[in-house]
Amino acid sequence: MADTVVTPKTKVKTKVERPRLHKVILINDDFTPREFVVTVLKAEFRMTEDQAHKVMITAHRRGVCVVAVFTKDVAETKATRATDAGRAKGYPLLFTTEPEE
Ligand code: TYC
Repeated sequence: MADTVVTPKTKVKTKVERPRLHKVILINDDFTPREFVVTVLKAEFRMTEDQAHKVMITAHRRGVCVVAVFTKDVAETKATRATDAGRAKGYPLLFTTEPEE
């Protein structure tokens, strides 16, 4: 029995999955000036004036607009920074995050 070869019955299969991406969502409010929302979008999300204006007006009309998707950490950091930029001026501007389906 000293030379018995034992073959393992279970195989270990390593599965690599991409990290789930998270959406940054812009929420409309009645107080933050439109141009300030555009300025924050340009600064924090590297958008052009045109892109930023489209996102701002979509949130203004529909209540919310997806700004962009990032890894969880980056999405949360950007949402916090953008929300803080509004708060620093006394505006209720709000960016939230949620995982993509
Ligand atoms: N609704 C704001 C206004 O009329 C502008 C605005 C747009 C504010 C989008 C927030 O996410 C927002 N001044």
